[in-house]
Amino acid sequence: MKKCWYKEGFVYQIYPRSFQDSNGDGVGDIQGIISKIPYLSQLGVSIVWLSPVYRSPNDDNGYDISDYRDVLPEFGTLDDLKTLIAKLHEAKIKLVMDLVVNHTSDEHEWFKASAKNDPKYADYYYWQPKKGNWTSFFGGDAWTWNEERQAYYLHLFSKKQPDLNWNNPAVREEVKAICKYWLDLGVDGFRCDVINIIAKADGTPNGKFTMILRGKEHYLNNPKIHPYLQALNEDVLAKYDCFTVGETAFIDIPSALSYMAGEKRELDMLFQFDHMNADCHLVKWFPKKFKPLNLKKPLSKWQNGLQGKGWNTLYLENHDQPRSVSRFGSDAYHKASAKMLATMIYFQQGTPFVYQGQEIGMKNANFDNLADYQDIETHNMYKMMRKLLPLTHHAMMKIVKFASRDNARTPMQWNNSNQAGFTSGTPWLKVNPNYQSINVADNLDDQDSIFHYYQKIIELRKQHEIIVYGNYQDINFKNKRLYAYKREYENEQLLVICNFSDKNCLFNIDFDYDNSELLLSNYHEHEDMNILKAYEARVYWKSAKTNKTSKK
Ligand code: ISL
Ligand code: CA
Repeated sequence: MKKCWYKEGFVYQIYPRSFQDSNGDGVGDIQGIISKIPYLSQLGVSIVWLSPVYRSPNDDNGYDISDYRDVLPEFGTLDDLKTLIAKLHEAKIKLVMDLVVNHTSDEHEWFKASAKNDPKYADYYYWQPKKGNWTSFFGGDAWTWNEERQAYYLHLFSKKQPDLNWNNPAVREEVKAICKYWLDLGVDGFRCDVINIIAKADGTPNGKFTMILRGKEHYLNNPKIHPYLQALNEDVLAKYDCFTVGETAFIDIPSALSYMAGEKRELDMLFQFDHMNADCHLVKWFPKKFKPLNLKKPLSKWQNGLQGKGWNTLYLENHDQPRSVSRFGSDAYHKASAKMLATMIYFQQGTPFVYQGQEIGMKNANFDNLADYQDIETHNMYKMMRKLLPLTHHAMMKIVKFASRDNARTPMQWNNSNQAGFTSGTPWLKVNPNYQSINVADNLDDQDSIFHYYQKIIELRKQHEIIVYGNYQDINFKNKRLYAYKREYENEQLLVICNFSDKNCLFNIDFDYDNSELLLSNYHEHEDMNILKAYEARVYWKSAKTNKTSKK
């Protein structure tokens, strides 16, 4: 297995709108991020993934880009961004930018020219005289009429996010030039937004009937994508010391390997979503009761499936997902369960990603009023599910509270002062009222906090290659409350045991405890070695040295 920095790193995702506001307008910004670099260093992360800061009319909070080479004035200037890159690098932190090239904004110059039928841009997007039947990720039709061009255009997300026609070589050259532009400015890689849907079948034929994403058989992992990504690599990315992580919706292991294990380089790693369905049917808008086994099954499937062939990403949260402690942890055991979840995920094989606020155990927004939610997907799904199913307002609000992307987007909780220290003005999205008890300042003061536990995990990953590169093996897989696995690497062994319940849990796992060290645990006292307390997690480490002595 090839060793490299992006496998050994720990990534921190910043959602710029909600991280830190520096000028009181209620919107987080680049200067705000710069002011928090010491915080990132203290946590110990080595890579930042920055969600989009490009020019955008903000229909989808920056995932609708109108200029790929400039910064949205709300966030600052291009000079601010250059300063951010330089200061992160001074602090030995790399920067990965979001590359959103499945679609642009409808306010991008390309789309405006395309709508006018300007010959240079006419084929930059998908146009057709008749309405197709594909449906959008955000609910509703994916084809919308354009008056100017007198044709329908494709948008797999909002109406203001027209899909780029990747089958047009000129579009692919534009994307190469954008990547080159940012790499020359010093960025260290890209998180490639919905990358496995960029190639569409010729003629964008109508899709067969399904409830979710009609038309998807014509673009999910379409084989044409492989030469496109290979060329992007060969012509641009491979010339820099950078990496890519693809966001790949609805992906299985064989398709994942088709991007990672071929002869030519395509994606270095990718985000799969199977474990995000541990508490829902197919998509989070159809909730079901969380069962630990439904988290364990997909995670272990991916660990085993990519072992030696590809490379995993390890994550529980991002800007599109509800908070993990609210989904898989416990309110009553907030601290213990947040730490247990971190142990469970970050001792697996792959590159870890932590989403802002996760390291202090931030929870779901839980707003009662629909008007307090800002997210376009939330409002679209609310309308659609009320109309089609149909659900009552009350029933729908329960689902919104569970599934809304704004659960992850409430402002970062820095301290217990007004607006949690996020802004001196009025925040663009309400602060979670629990900031009095969940915030960074308190976490930093408390040696036993979730923050300090994350800090320890990050430090341990730097010290022990086994955590990064070791093989993965499930233990007691069928146990419904326990998630346990072993890692092995060059004569060393790790044992990770996590209790997913609020009850004591007896475990009986064969391991050389006598010659091992308890590397980490979220409980200080262990009266009975064989019993895990509520949401307890333990990591045992048997070093190569003790291994040799015990063999004598
Ligand atoms: O967020 C989702 C469900 O709530 C996903 O379906 C999500 O839309 C999908 O994973 C694609 O996400 C990415 O592209 C979108 C953007 O809105 C998301 O924020 C981004 O992560 C369109 O660019
Ligand atoms: Ca601001």
